[in-house]
Amino acid sequence: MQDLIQKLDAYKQEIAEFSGSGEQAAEAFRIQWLGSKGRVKEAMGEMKHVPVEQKKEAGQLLNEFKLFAESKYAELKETAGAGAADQSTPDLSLPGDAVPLGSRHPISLMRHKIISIFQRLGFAVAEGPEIEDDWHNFTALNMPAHHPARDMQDTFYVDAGENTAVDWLLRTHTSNTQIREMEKGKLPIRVICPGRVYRNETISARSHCFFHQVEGLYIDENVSFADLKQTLYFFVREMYGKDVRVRFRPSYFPFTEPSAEMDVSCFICGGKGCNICKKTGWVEILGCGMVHPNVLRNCNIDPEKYTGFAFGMGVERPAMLKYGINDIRLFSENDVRFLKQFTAAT
Ligand code: 2NL
Repeated sequence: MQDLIQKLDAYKQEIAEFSGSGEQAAEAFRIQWLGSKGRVKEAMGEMKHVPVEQKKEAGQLLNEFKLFAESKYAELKETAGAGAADQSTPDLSLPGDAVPLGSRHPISLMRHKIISIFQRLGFAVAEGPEIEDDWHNFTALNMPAHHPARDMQDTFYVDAGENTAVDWLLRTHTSNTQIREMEKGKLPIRVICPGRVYRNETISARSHCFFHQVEGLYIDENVSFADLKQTLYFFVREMYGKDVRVRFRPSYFPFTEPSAEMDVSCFICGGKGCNICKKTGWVEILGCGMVHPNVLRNCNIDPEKYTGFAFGMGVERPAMLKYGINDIRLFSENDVRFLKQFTAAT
């Protein structure tokens, strides 16, 4: 017993004098004293030589010795950690971890630009299905089966087998949504219909088999071509500035009569003639016209009482011109190196 007391005193002295610091010294201390072959364990082994009547006292001494060694180790660990960084009190003045921010897709930016102008004129936004039946995409729009205009809008057909009465297809324009709005039978109608559309076309830098469109429709009593022009003048001024000039050229669409295409003076070269306007000074931006009476009738609207105008424009081309994008395929490749460039775009 006396031997044990002396031994523990010597060990305690040695521990108290242990002078190393840092992570490595703390670990060396742990191995030497607290490890499975360390001296604390070894001293505990002395218990078996202690006579029974002294075991209680020896147990207390050993326990106290073990706590002493453990607290020294804790102290060494703490001062080692403090050298690198004080982990007990975080520095709240340090900047936080940056949250990676996404950005709006350029198509989304351009669509928003277009629709927000019409929203200010009181147009509501309507969306409809991309998978559509033949009636809402073609027939109701004055394009019955075998109409030659269908050739220009070849699309993708869903093979639903022989058990369906309906020919499903991918819509070629968002007019389907406008037909659905008219079929609801609530007049007047003033809607703008943005969305993705499909054409069976060879993919290249200039054209894709899917792209985006915004179409507009206004139906009420006494809506005239003058209303159409004023609405589109407002749109052009908001979109391209007050100095941009506008011209209408007669055109043909099966669903409007009369029909026109609208050009603006080239906003790239200011009308002097560049590659964008192919030296003509004009850029075509949309097609429009008065809704054909057959289309109104197909939607149970009386063409004797109601008239309306409609227009349609693409989203990709104005986005390409605004952001200087030279390949339409970039929009749908989802390459972050491309998308990242629009973090500051509006
Ligand atoms: C273009 C031309 C146009 C329409 C779309 C339309 C819709 C209904 C009735 C009548 Cl429900 N017309 N839409 C009218 C004229 C032109 O789009 O070049 N789009 C890119």
